[in-house]
Amino acid sequence: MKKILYATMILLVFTGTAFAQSQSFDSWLAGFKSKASARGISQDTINNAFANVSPIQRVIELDRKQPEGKMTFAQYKNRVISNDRIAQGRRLLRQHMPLLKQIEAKYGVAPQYVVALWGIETSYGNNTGGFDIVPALATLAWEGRRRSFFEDELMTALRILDEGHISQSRFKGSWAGAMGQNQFMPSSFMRLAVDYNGDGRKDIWTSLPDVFASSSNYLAKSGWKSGERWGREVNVPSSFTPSMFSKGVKKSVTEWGRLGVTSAWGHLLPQETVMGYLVQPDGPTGSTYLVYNNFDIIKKWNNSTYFATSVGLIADAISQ
Ligand SMILES: [Ca+2]
Repeated sequence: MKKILYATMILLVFTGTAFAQSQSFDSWLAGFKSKASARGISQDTINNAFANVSPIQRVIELDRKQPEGKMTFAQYKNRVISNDRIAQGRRLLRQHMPLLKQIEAKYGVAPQYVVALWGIETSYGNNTGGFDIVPALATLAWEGRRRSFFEDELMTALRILDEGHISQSRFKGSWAGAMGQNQFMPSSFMRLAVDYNGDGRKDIWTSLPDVFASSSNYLAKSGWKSGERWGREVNVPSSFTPSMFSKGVKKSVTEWGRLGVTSAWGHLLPQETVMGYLVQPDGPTGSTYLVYNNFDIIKKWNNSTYFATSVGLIADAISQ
């Protein structure tokens, strides 16, 4: 018994590291192509998608880059919530309001959140990433650090091409495979993208109705509560202990108000039954937020407190 376990361990170590690094790109690609064929991807799509594909050195560099020292939320916020982004967001929110209102009626997500996500992900479609999706994902799958994840995403990317949602030449995104104006990974695209303008294609690259409806559908399917906000900045009494700032400590807005929490400007909180918890992204020296269900839903889009708080703040700022 012990012997078998030991042998299994060696096998795991071997397949987990040595194999991934020793296989040539061409040999990995040949194997992947036959898997794609077996999964029902058409031969034309496979041939076109992988014509002249080779690993992208820049993608490997970006994947191996050590994360920089952690930014504070105050620094992140300054970078992400620029005056320019707010001004542009206000203008675009007004410009697209009729369409956004229609989409809100169907999915229940208020327009300012859809525009805030659009702004933070790609500066309102201006920075969608210039990497070709197929070679970028093929590079990451072959490199092997997260092979099965990226092989699945690549397989789904082929299916997106096969279904004709986008042409090969416009099939672009970030180095890690996030696509279009709202930066969906292929798997999110397959589950949640929407053909809102009814032309038969889910086009999150060039069709704003599809972009807005896809983002709204993502949030709606993740549990968005229609008619609720994300949270708000607050002031808390200095007597609050660190244990009060925890997702496990949820109270109604009314109850937080009774405990002495006020708005960031010192006003009384409204009487509301909506439940929330306190977040201090920079600890006791920074700003404090009372956040609700929809804050957790934004984190399902990107599991980062900095990100979710910034989306909420942008949404508030552009709707004023
Ligand atoms: Ca469409």
